Amino acid sequence: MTWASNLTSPFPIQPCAQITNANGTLLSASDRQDLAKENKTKCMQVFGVLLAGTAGASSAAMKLGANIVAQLLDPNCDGQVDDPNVAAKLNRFNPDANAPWFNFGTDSHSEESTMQPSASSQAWKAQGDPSYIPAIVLEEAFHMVHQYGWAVVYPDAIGFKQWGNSKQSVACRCMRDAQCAWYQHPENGGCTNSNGTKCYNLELEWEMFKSDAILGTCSSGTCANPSCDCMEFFHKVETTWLGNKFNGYNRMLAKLNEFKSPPLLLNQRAAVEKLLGQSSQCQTLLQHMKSATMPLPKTYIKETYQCGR
Ligand SMILES: [Ca+2]
Repeated sequence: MTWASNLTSPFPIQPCAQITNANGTLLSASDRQDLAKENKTKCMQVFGVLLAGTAGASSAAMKLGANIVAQLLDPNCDGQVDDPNVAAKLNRFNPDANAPWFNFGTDSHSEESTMQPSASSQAWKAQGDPSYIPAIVLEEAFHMVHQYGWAVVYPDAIGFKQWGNSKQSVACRCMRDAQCAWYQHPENGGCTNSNGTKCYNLELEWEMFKSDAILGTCSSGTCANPSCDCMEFFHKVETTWLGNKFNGYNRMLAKLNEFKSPPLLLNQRAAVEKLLGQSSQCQTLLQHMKSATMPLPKTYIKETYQCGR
């Protein structure tokens, strides 16, 4: 994806007080009040998913966000959501759904909200260099759709449970197999691989290893919880496999570079598949990623969306 400040989207930006879904339904009265109170005046809706921004928020970043959300919900590009159950979980026009919304502002404070769950777009972080906006918005859109949509409808494949839960997802089990071997979140320490061998994070000043930690998890750091570590892991694996710009971490980068170099000379997608081929849980995760019945994107996420038009 490349950044374009004149990007277009088939989803119009509308006043938040008047925006309706495809059935003509307004947002709830309380949502309209909260949006007005928080100066969110610019709204878009994509298959019921709400994006809302302040007057100063980048309209191009919002359009980019809308086009990305559309591709995440319509992987087969026929102009309709692939999985109505996933879309229903993300439908802010149904007040009972407790759906998230995609929040666009100009700084950290303007992307905070009392209207929950709010998913901060963080596009403002790239103010100095807008070329970073596409990767940031893709990551935040992906986490929103994953956490509140895919993980809820497909908990056994790509959800996340507390460490030690016997019903842990395939994605979290694959992450445990990858831990230290080819994955480690840069904020985490006290990590072990799936055999219990410690690996260290040289960026941290100290690390604490819990003797009773689940193998393949981390005992310290801000992303050691499965709600962060599994989510970040799956975002890195899936978007790299799709062929989007790699924005993963050092251990994965090193392995990918090894597979992309002689003698293997694999492309990025094949390199990810080779990484996932190294354990049975990761092989199962790859099967889910490729499965026609799993509504996950199968091809590169673009900045535009013209499906079904
Ligand atoms: Ca579709």
